[in-house]
Amino acid sequence: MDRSQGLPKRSSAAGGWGALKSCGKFLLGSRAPISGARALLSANQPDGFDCPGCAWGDPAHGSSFEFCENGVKAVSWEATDKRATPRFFAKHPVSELRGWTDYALESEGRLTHPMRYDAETDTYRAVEWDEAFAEIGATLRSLDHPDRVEFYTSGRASNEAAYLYQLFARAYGTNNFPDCSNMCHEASGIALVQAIGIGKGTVLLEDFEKADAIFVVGQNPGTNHPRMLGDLRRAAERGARVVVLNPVRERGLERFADPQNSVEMLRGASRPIASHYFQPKPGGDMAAFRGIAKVVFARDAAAIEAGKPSLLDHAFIAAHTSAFADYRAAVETTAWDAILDQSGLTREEIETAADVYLGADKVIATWAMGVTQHRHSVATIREIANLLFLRGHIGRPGAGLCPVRGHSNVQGDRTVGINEKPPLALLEALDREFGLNIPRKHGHNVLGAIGAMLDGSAKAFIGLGGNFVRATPDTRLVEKALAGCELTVHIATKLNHSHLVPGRVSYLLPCLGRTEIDRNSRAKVQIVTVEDSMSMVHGSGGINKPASPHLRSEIGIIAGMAAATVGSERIDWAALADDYDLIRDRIERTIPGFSGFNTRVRRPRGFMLRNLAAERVFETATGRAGFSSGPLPVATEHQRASLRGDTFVLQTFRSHDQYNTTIYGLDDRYRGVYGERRVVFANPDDLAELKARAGERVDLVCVHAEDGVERVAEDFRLVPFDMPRGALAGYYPELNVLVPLSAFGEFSDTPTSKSVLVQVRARAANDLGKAA
Ligand SMILES: Nc1nc2c(c(=O)[nH]1)N[C@H]1C(S)=C(S)[C@@H](COP(=O)(O)OP(=O)(O)OC[C@H]3O[C@@H](n4cnc5c(=O)[nH]c(N)nc54)[C@H](O)[C@@H]3O)O[C@H]1N2
Ligand SMILES: Nc1nc2c(c(=O)[nH]1)N[C@H]1C(S)=C(S)[C@@H](COP(=O)(O)OP(=O)(O)OC[C@H]3O[C@@H](n4cnc5c(=O)[nH]c(N)nc54)[C@H](O)[C@@H]3O)O[C@H]1N2
Ligand SMILES: [Mo]
Repeated sequence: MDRSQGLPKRSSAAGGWGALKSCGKFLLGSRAPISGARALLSANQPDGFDCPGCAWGDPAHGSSFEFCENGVKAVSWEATDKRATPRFFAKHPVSELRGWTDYALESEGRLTHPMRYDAETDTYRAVEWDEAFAEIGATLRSLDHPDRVEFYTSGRASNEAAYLYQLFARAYGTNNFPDCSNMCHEASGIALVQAIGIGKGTVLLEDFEKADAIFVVGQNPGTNHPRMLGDLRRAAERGARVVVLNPVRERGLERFADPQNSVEMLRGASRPIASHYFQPKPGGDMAAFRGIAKVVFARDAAAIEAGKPSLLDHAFIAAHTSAFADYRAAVETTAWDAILDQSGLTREEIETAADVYLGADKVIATWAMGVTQHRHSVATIREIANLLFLRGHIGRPGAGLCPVRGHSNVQGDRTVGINEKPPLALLEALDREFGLNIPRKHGHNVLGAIGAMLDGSAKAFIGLGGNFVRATPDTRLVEKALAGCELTVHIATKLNHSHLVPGRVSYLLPCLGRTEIDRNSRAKVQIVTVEDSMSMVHGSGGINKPASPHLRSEIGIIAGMAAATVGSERIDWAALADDYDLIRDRIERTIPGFSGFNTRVRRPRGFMLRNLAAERVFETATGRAGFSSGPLPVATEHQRASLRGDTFVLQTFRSHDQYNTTIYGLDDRYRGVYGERRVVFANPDDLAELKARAGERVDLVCVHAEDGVERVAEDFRLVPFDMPRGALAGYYPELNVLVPLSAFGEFSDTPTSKSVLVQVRARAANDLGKAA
């Protein structure tokens, strides 16, 4: 069968006119063309706001506006002039809204008033801020233990808001900090702390200008980090090799037309990005990297045999690493059969990848959710690090490790204390600074929090942004968990499904967005700060008029709740909320790396948090970068699925028109899908074997967890796609009903949303292949 037959028609290159057209549509569609356009011009500018779109770094040189289609969507979505007012809530009971789609809910626009849920009428009703704070405070004080409360954070919160939030929770007495990072780059943090002593990447944007080879593993930057494409493209133009590992052929990684390049736009030209595109089986990356290392060792042995110098950086290995011999032994004892079977790559492909690696003086490896949301993610990231260590590709220009973060400040939130397993030094510093006595007991992460709400040991949920019930697995169970709470509080800009499962007492507290001007009581404009994937900390100040005069900043809301809960004797919450410089002073005194914070953050590009690993100082137990030497997984999910027969590995990823649970539109342009989201991508040969036709509608049934729970996602349209056999893909959050809470990464507790075992079932009404 011709593999391309029946594959959807896709736009020819990423970016380009398609991107421009789409921007216009979103600016108009959001009904914010003027404020939206003005806002866009100041995105990522020294005196503007940090784009809420992604965590990719900002350019070093000049300040010309970096064009990004999905940044436009993020900004115009927030800068809309549509409003979800108290009148809207009076008309629509919560039980009715529960039947709306994510898209429809957020499309109602910005929240305008603090709202309290009224069970009698099943509606949210406007209240005064002080009334809200007083009842929240009283309810929190009435609980018998601080660990009854879960303080959730989504990664858009600024450093100042996150710092104040963790201070509030810890002054109250708990370390329960489930956060979006638990579902995202948790495995990266854990693996990198083990390997290099810090849970962050080691490269700067400038390093992409110097690298000879860039391995892009398990990510789709065309959609999720569009500005990264510009950096990859410039690297490709200089002749650097861009090696992609991704089971799915992602358009954005193949070709890219730069919308900022007018000549190219007029000619309809585009440039290739990936020099090599390898399509491993899902979860096969550890085997792929081990295979590459196996070739590297073999080539090295041959070189030495031939009297040539070694291909490895023995000076680096000897001076800066530990456990090299164990790693070498592990690679040597790993059989090629296992490598080829798990990775799904051919021996030639792995040799080619190894040759690219060996041919480069400077190598960067980047990765995202395709690596972190599997069972063996931590081991896989260690394996990526192992390969880079072999030739000293860390801590020198143009080389290093680069986990590409998700939410625009998810990295900063961790830096300033959103951490359920806080380092002792942080707690001691906070105790000293504020005269507290914070418990040392570790708190809950996302899975821990869900378990505690389900078994009744947690009774309150506070959400600083995000959409907890839609972002987590087993949607129905998590809804039950939230609805069983005494208190639920959501600080949010727009309405989402998490707000529609109220606890006994429930508040919806509307906040300013990043694009909006934040003034204090003396009308002074305040700025906040964020940290990007390259550990650069910079300021962000809004320029638009707030969506409603009743909005408060996240910081103001946290301060209001904190004062009403723990009082203001030790901490003057109101004063901190009235001048964010004072919060920054406290951060400087309690978090390493922030000396001179208030001055340095007002410099155009901000400043870089010192990253010792980037200077080849590794703060691990041995003081060295650690090779890991574990065996390959006994079986990947893909192998388990093949053994079962009739079973597929489903990954849940993002379409081009969404930001996590926020759905901007129904198109996925680069993948050729328009006007719908209930689709499932599959290899054409698998469709043939299923006797299913392209376009046919099916149900997906989870067979991952044999726990007696039926998990079914109904009515998805089959779309043939260039991807490995045995693999399926579809969109999150619609498919979260299939992801079991009991399937999570080893050491990371991250739901394995990239490898869920499912079966494809004909719709009740028809047999596969016989649909009309
Ligand atoms: N516009 C937009 N921007 C965003 C977001 C958004 O939703 N919309 N979300 C933000 C957030 S929070 C995050 S975390 C990032 C997410 O950024 P990404 O990680 O790029 O997000 P996903 O869409 O989940 O894409 C995962 C990619 O990994 C591939 N993949 C899946 N399984 C495997 C595997 O086993 N091996 C390999 N090698 N590849 C695999 C998939 O085919 C897909 O291309 O983006 C951030 N930026
Ligand atoms: N199956 C599956 N599940 C996944 C993933 C996956 O790939 N597959 N990805 C996971 C990942 S990587 C992540 S990061 C999580 C994301 O999980 P979350 O961060 O919880 O979800 P978001 O969709 O980003 O949150 C959107 C909501 O944030 C609110 N919001 C937007 N802007 C602001 C603001 O400025 N302030 C405040 N206070 N609120 C605001 C709005 O009300 C909006 O509805 O989901 C995870 N879940
Ligand atoms: Mo994320």
